[in-house]
Amino acid sequence: MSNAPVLYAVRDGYAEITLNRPDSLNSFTAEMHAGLRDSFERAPAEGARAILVTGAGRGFCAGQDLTERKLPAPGEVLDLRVFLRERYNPLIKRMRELPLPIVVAVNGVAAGAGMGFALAGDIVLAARSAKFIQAFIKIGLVPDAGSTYWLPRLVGPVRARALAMTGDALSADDAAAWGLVWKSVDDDKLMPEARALAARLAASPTAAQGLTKQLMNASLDNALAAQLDLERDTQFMAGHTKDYLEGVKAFREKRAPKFEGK
Ligand code: T3D
Repeated sequence: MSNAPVLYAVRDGYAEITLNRPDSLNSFTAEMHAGLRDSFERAPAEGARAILVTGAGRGFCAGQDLTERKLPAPGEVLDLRVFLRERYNPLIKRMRELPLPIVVAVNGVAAGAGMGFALAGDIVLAARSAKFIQAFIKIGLVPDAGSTYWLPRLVGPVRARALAMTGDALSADDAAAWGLVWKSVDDDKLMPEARALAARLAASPTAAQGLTKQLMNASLDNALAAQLDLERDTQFMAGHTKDYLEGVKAFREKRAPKFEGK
């Protein structure tokens, strides 16, 4: 197997992106960020209609590689803004703005920025043995990679504060019960289920999926009137796709639709 920090493969119409630094639980390095940047650009450019993200080995992603930074000498200052501005923030924005459904299969621990990264997916499945840890506070940092955006919205401010302020691990079953992930599944079922889901999404009406994602993103901040307007405008666009015509035709002809993603 390649030892590139990010693996990219195409299967059944979707792109499978695997974080591949298993010895350090797939913690983020500059090279890994570059690999992710390339993969998220390559997938739509090469016609993928869905994306699946997972990790190699026993971890999903342990956040920033803590051995990568040169710690400052006395009197020097380490400007962490640079890494958020140039790496984490563009990564999370790219995932939310990409008009393709992203399935995340959390195969093991997701800690620090690795947890924020997982939550940036559209449909997150977790292996039952996986854990979610807001590890930042344990090393004197604040949550990043979108953690303070997702957590209060997904689990409410009470649970969000406790997760961030204690750094305690949340089990996959609790993450599912709290609405942080779509579901937790037996470890050996994770990849078959995630791949079947990614293939199913890749065969679905891709333009409508992109527009649905746009609506769901906007809903987190919009008032009802603005959201209704956006639904009107995006439905207008969906109504112009070949897949809409195919969907209605197939229904009337009592057959399965064949969506082309257009
Ligand atoms: O600098 C910036 O850019 C600012 C942005 C920061 C964003 C962040 O993500 S900050 C948070 C960084 N992450 C952490 O603090 C998590 C650190 N890791 C852990 O706490 C634990 O490893 C876990 C709870 C995630 C898992 O524990 P466990 O017992 O299952 O595994 P382990 O034995 O601790 O780790 C296995 C190996 O992975 C080990 O290496 P070794 O001893 O076998 O050679 C360990 O050092 C390595 N590893 C785990 N996490 C990291 C890591 N190596 C580098 N960086 C890591 N984050």
